[in-house]
Formats: sequence, structure tokens, C-alpha cells
Amino acid sequence: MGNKVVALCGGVGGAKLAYGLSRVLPPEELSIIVNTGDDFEHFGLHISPDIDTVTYTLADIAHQGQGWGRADEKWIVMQELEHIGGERWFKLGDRDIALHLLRTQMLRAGKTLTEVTAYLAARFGLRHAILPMSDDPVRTIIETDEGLLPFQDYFVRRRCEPTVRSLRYSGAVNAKISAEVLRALDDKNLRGVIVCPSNPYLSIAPILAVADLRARLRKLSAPILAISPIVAGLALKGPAAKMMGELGVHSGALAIARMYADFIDALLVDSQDAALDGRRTHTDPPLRFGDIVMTSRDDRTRLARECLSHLDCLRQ
Ligand code: FO1
Repeated sequence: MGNKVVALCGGVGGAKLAYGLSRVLPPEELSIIVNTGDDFEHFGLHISPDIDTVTYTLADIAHQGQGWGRADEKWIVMQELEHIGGERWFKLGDRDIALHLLRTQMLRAGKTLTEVTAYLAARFGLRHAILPMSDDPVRTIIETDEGLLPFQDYFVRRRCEPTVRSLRYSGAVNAKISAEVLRALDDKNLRGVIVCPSNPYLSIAPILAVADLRARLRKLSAPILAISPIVAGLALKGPAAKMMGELGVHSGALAIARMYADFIDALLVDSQDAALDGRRTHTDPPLRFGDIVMTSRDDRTRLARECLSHLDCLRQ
């Protein structure tokens, strides 16, 4: 049986499970593929929110309440920007800005996002592989009743208020899967793939949209387990349930199973949603049940262990 695990991960919810997996698996047995569709340029800086959320979370320096940005942050730059009339809608802490300055400088010097991410993760003492889904630009664009909105404008500036009509992942078809991601997916010792409980539209779909990544997942012989980001019809965090409603999708965990039906072997849902088993049709992936709500750090490692044992059962 293989021992390498690949996790697909986006923002806050996914990063919590990635944290749990990183505490349960040694560095050589875990690769975390992270969404870069949230990336954007702000004040001339290249900002990669999901990569930074995963990095800060694994390094245990993430702001616990917000989920994004750093703990023990200072806000001198933002305060001064207010005095001199700079944009304030996207909050950048002083420590966070240091990371964006260095990443931007390294990218301009010709380093890839994968190289920059590995360098920064190492500086934060991390040894697990945090892999951008691609080194080519992919940008999530939200088509709303207010027109096309770049992701951060929708999510932060407009606080997810506009009605979502559809989503685009511009650049995805031409974006190449990085060599490091390919190596992780093609590893002959692959134990399985875990799709972390991130927003299916904003965090997982951009990853699946890169080149032929989804087709590669479909062809994998190793098992693929997804964890639902929806419990009892509600998103644990963020706009997933609101978006599902606006897109005419019933905001239940079964809808998540159907979104991933072409490549997952099972969806892990919360025990509160046990009744969903009776509503499955023969084309829906099998459901597994457990306590998927992560409030404490122990929850994260407990869920990580449960996911690994579900993966191993799916292999049989
Ligand atoms: N999310 C917000 O809701 N408000 C913010 O001001 C904000 C700032 C921010 C700065 C750096 C960073 O890495 C993430 C930040 N986020 C903020 C979260 C960001 O919008 C992410 O894309 C979401 O977490 C979705 O993954």
C-alpha cells in the first residue's frame, strides 16, 4: 500500500484539515495542492491568500478568529494609508506585507510561485510540501448581478453580497500543472487524494480547472475522498451555501457529492446529515459519516486520522 497523500486545499476550512494532516503525516508523505484563483495584485504586490492561509495555519501563526492573515499583527501601514488616502478595503497587516514584498520581489526576479512558496514555507519552519496548483496565472472571476467581479472584489470589498450568476477561472485552460504537482499525483506510492472541506466553487473548482488535472484525478487508481464543506445545509464558513442557492443548487452535502461525482470515491459528511444516505441515487458517490466540524486543534488531527482510515477502506 502506498504511503503518499495528496490534499487539495483552499482557504480557511481546507487549511484546518491540511494542518491536521501535517500533524499526522511526515513531510515526505503529504503534498498540499493549494488554490491560486484568489491571487491578485494589490498596491503592486502579488498576494496569494490561500497559499498564505495554508502556510500561516501550518506554521501555527494564523489569526485564529479571522482564519486569514497573521496572529499578533500590527497595522501601522494600514493606519498611515488611511491618513494619506490609500485603499483600505483589503486589510494588510505589517507582518503580512513583509511576505508580499518579498514574494513580489522574488517573482519579479524570475522565481516561480512554487519556488517562492517553498522558500517562504521553509522560512516559517515548515517541511511539508505546499504546492501552488500552477505557476501560471489563474483568476477566479464572479459573474454577478453587478457585472463581472474579480474574486477579492466580490469576497472582500463587496462582502459576497452580489448575486452570483456564474463563475469563470480565467487562464485555467492555458495554465500548466507544475512539475511538483504532477510528481505528487503520479507517485506510484500514492495512498490517496483528500479533497479538503473548502468552498467547491471558489477553492476546489479552480484547482480542477487547471489543464487536465480533473482528468488525471479521474484516472487515478488510488482512492479519492472529499470532505463536505456543508453541514446541515450550511457552510461552516464563507458564502458556499449562499452561492449554491443563487446558482440553483440545493445547498446540501449531496450537491457537493454530485459536483465531484466524476472523480471521487466517497464524500465524508457530518453525522448530522445521516438522513442524506436515503436520498442518494445510484449515480451518486457513496457517503461516509463522521464528525467533520473542526473547532479545536485536536479536531483537526482527529478528522485527519479519520480521513486516512476512510481512504484505506476505500482502497480495499
Ligand atoms: N478577507 C476579508 O474578508 N477581509 C480582508 O480584509 C482580508 C484581507 C486579507 C489579506 C491577506 C490574505 O492572505 C487574505 C485576506 N483575506 C481577507 C482573506 C482572503 O479574501 C481570502 O481569499 C479568503 O480567505 C478566501 O480564501
